[in-house]
Amino acid sequence: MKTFDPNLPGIANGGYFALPFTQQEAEIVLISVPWDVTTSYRPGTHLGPEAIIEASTQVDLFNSRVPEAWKIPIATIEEHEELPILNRTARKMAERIIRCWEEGSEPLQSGLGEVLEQVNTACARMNRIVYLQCSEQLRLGKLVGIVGGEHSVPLGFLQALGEHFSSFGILHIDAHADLREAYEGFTYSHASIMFNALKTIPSITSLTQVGVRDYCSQEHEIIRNDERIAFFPDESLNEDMYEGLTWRDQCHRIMESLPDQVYISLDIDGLSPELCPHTGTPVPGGLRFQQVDYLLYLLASSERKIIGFDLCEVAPGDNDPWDAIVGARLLHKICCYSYLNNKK
Ligand SMILES: [Mn+2]
Repeated sequence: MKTFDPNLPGIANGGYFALPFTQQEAEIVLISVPWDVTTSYRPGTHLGPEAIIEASTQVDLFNSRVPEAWKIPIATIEEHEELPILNRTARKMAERIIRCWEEGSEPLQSGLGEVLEQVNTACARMNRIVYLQCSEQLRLGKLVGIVGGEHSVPLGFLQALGEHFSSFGILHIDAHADLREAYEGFTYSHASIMFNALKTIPSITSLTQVGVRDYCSQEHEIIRNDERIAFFPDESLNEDMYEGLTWRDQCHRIMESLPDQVYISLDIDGLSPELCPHTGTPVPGGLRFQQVDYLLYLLASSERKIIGFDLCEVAPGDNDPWDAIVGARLLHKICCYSYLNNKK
């Protein structure tokens, strides 16, 4: 720490933001989950954590809203050794299932039932690993952030939080509603994370979805009928803005739907695709970087408590670190604001 100079670029040390803090010293711990088994359109998000770590050495650890942001003790938990191999083998099997759907056939009728089961078992194992890693850190009193990977990865974390906190809500920023039941047969699909969270974790009392612009009629039905869900789709956010409502007013509306304890789930594709061109399932429209920044800052400054977060679906392009650059900067802002919020 004595030799650490926040005015210089970080010296890569394998951790986020090249910070010198040990796990013991840390108040925020970041856990990488390099996973893209169920990604339906194009894989690559398993490379997200590593690319973000690399890009994060270039992030200026200054934040005009957070005094001495560089001193925030953030540490990186080494990625779990089982995950890369499990991801690789399960992805190969999942590709057979996805191909089958794309060819217009049903995997179960095409003799792929056992393969599907193996994929689901691998995903359940990933959830268990994440659950155990997060539970341990919560017991130690740390604020935990997950870096994906596809958006299926925080389920184990949400389960751990559900045991730790009696009730909380989720602020979910995403282009998709992620409310599909077992999308393409995958119980733990990236497109099913919020369906699974609401169904299996009773402590989750509300889900506030922001920026959604790509969803199916089944999901629309769930959104209309489940009283826990507050829906702020991209279309109406923009419509309200055209008609004179400021982003500040909209942020307050969004926050009104959130309870006292809030988990932030940030799918990078909630932002405009110019900010995440290589993500798994990009969709036109979406939020600007500064809009998300401001919303998170307002939330952190409110009476509510941020109890954890994830950043998912960041995928680097070949020789193009842009997605990771955006992801690293967003991750630093979430860390800064969550820290500020927890210090109050
Ligand atoms: Mn998502």
